Amino acid sequence: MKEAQYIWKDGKLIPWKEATTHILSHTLHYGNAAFEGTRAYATKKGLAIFRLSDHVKRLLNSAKIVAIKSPYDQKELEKAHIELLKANVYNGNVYIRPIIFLGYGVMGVSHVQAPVNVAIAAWEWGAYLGEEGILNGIKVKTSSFARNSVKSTMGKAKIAANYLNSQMAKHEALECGCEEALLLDESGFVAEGSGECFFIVRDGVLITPSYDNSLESITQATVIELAKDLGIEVVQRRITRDEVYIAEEAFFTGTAAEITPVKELDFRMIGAGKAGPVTQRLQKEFFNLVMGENPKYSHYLTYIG
Ligand code: PPE
Repeated sequence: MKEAQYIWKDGKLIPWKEATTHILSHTLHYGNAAFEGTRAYATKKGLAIFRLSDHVKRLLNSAKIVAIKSPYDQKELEKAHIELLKANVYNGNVYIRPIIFLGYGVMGVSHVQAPVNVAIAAWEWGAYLGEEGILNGIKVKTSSFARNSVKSTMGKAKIAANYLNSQMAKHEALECGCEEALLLDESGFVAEGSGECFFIVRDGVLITPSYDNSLESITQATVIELAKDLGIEVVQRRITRDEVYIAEEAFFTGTAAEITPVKELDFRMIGAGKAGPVTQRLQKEFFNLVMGENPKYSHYLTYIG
């Protein structure tokens, strides 16, 4: 990990190495913490955070879902992101990880008496699934783990505990020699990756599952907007794994993964086994947008003076 100088914690900037927590922090034991993954891009006009207000809104919504009262509101958290990025020195694109977690003070499953801490860290982070992956595609395996059931976990919340399932799915995929896992929902339809949403292209139409069994993804929504701009038909409906095998193209989207082509699922080549033309077009538009090169979407960028 590429360290930066400061981390924002509970209203103050503190040196990176001092941003530690107690062993008996409630979240460490019971997994209740709301977090976000946000990116800032090194544009021609300096660093710009992509869809800052949407990420902060989802962070606060996640906290609300898991009954954590954030001591900071939307505006205060947005300001904190900017303050942190201004204080640190970066030489490239940045990944931002705000987290609202439960600190030290009480033990036992009930969490409402635990103190609430808020921190924001940001560091330089390149292609999540590798430079080679984002260029030429990755190998993916359908997971033996179903995506967390909507009957028992709350998938609209980006909360730490939900990621145990993702972690096990990812581990299995890596052990199988693949780069990412594709999780199906309880009925066997495609849900999402361990940390990404999923798209296929069939007969030139872009198809992605609804939000029923995935995070309400900000990148997925952006890609849908961009595709519509380009005149590409977009359909949100259920997808089966065998439909992916015979798709022309497939790709993952996420803040970390950006747009990563899928070249293989379950050892079947997808299309020509490389980034397809629709994927490449969307990648180009997406990077133009986040780099501040598409004036139509300038409202999605928050420039750090
Ligand atoms: N589904 C899941 C389960 C998920 O974690 C993410 C983001 C998405 C979909 C895509 O959402 P969005 O970023 O709003 O487009 N995953 C984050 C976690 C990465 C990590 O390893 O941590 C991310 O991309 O930041």
